[in-house]
Amino acid sequence: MTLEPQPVDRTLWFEAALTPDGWARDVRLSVGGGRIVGLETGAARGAADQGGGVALPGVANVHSHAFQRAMAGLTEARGPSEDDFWTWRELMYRFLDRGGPEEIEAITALAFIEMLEGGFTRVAEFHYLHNDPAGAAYADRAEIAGRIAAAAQAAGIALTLLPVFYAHAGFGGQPPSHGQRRFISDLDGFADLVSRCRALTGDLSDAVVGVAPHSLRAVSPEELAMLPALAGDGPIHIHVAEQTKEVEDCRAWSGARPVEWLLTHAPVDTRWCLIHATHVTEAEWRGIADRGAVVGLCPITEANLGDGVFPAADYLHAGGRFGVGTDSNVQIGVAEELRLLEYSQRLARRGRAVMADSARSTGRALFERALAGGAQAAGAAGGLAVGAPADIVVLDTRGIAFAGRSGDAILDSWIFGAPGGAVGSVWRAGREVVRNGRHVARDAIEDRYRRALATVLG
Ligand code: NGQ
Ligand code: ZN
Repeated sequence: MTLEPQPVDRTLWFEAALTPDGWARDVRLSVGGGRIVGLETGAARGAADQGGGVALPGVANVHSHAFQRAMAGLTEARGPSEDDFWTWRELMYRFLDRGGPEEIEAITALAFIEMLEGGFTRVAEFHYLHNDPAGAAYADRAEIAGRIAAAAQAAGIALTLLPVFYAHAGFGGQPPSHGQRRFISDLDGFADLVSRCRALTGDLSDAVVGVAPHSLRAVSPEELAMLPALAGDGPIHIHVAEQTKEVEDCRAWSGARPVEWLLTHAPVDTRWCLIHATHVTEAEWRGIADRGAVVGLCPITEANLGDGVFPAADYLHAGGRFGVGTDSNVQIGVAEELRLLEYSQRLARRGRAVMADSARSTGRALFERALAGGAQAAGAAGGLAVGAPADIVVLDTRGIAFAGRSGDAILDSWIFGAPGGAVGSVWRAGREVVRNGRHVARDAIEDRYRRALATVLG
């Protein structure tokens, strides 16, 4: 099928490709204006065709705080008391004592190129760093949002920008703490920030803007009620029920558990993405599935922070939707997130292949569900199909992990059996941004990142 009269900028040929209709062999994709304009199967490779390997659709990363990339490996020592999520959060707040727009942009750009190298072609950036290190508003309240957009532009990743509303330290409208001074805004200022985000992403191809109430801890019920209207057609993301202390505090405040409270009091539907939702009862996860909302699972961060395990297998087999996010960015990659998601379920259930279904292997089911849930939660459809953006992740199947593999075994071998670096190239909006496993601008972005870290770490 070919869309005419789109001019074709280039043609890419792959030994196999995962399309919405399943695996296709000997596939030629024609790319024009950043989109897929033609798709032929059973095609012989032509002399002008670029590509090679196996083509997968790029996946959306549904949850990132890009600046936290720079803390990876700096929070693994034990403190005087027991370490947990809350002590980690104190370290994260202290990390924000320094770091202005230049440093945040540099760190964000590094995280974004690593996402592309790991198979993510879009990022939903859950952005709450609105104020300067002293807690004062920048002259332009969208200063840092603009830096995130600039980093996305430099990396070439598609951006779903989620400005975050944050006002309180805990349930019941507690005043924010000193550590939270960079996050705070009032509702009028926030509405202005959201429109500025729309304006400043106007030049980015395929950008989406949504809104993110940070959590039920940081947003009062009255404030939460005002926020969906600001999202327009964009997605609405919220952190919920990540830690057992949050569940206890929510019950003490309202008598209800966090997800239970949210499903009762907020218009949760397909526009919503519930980040983590780790601690849920069966009634709660069934409620999320019934509303058609996406759960944003961040398996590596949830393991790193000691959050707990979401009942993903039960939820998924009941029709629940999920996407994956890299959250704290301690390690970045589609295969790594999906592998840990499956392994956490196997360890908890003492079973194997728990996320597979009757038609698809574990890797295929994980990948396609994360693709669909990611597209929904990030507000942008994907897939290797005519009319879609040319966002293509190419596995280098010359690697030994792929010897003798075809069909679903390619995904299973990538997720469970391949060393890092199996992603050979990545095309985003028809442009090759990763080549031979390395982002084309990595050297310059690394130099800028090293200078930024010298400032931030002093
Ligand atoms: C965040 N991260 O917003 O970066 C949070 C920590 C909070 C995770 N929840 C802050 N993983 O939840 O209060
Ligand atoms: Zn988060």
